[in-house]
Amino acid sequence: MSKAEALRAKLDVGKPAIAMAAHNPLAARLAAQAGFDAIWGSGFELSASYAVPDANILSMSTHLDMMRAIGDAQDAPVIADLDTGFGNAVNVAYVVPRYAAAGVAAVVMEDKTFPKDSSLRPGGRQQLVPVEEFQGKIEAAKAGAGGVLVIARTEALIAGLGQVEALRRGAAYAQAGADAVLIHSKQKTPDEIVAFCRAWPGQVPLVLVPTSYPQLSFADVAALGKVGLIICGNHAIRAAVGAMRETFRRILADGGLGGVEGTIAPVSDIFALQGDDAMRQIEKKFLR
Ligand code: SPV
Ligand code: MG
Repeated sequence: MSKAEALRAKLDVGKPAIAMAAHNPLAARLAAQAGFDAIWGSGFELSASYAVPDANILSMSTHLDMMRAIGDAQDAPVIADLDTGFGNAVNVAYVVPRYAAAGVAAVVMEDKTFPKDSSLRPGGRQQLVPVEEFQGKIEAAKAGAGGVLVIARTEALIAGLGQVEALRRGAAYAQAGADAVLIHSKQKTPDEIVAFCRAWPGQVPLVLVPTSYPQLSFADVAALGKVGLIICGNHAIRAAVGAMRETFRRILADGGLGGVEGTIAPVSDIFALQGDDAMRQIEKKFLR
């Protein structure tokens, strides 16, 4: 079974798949070891890891190379965040086959204008392309996907256009061939997203990113019966920042390394994560 088929089989609206964000192969390996169903190849996380805004500052090839490396480092299917598809339908027609060749299981494309701005950024520039234009981009993506899932993301709620427009866009994207529809919200309570899910007729499974409304549990989402995939959008980079900041602070405050030794991963753990066992076998077999 291909990675895309494996992911499709997990898009169960009675028991949604859970994807964890990753910004590098190490984070992806840790997420896979923890038991997540898939890896979210987050543009926000990758941008943050380069210390630049999530606003199409990084090039497509930087993201594409990282998706390939993340896929090579672990077995869970990779869901690539294509932002707006790096341009119009022509760009999408060239971009998606490259991601498919890099081994991703799914691509996600959002209906904002290029260059995008981060959905969660207060006062961000949230402008949407016309529905017909985005349908063309979905069709271009499907034509070049070679079986990779195409997830269409509407930013109608993020742009403040309301539920009716979000439902209209979701339905149009499903009609254009999207395998699932990602509906994003930055409300601090789940009310907006729950109302959308209840009103969604269910043509294709929905995808949620509950960063802003974390009080909605995975069980709550499953009970809605409409959502096939939940994405933990940025929890790898936020965990890393919190841990690094505290470790760095403590080392300088203590005036030495002894105080953090019990709270950071042992060097042996890092060797294991680097695949030291595999290298030892290669050494034994071939090194003379
Ligand atoms: C990302 O993780 O890059 C996303 C989710 O697209 S969000 O940052 O919430 O827009
Ligand atoms: Mg993104």
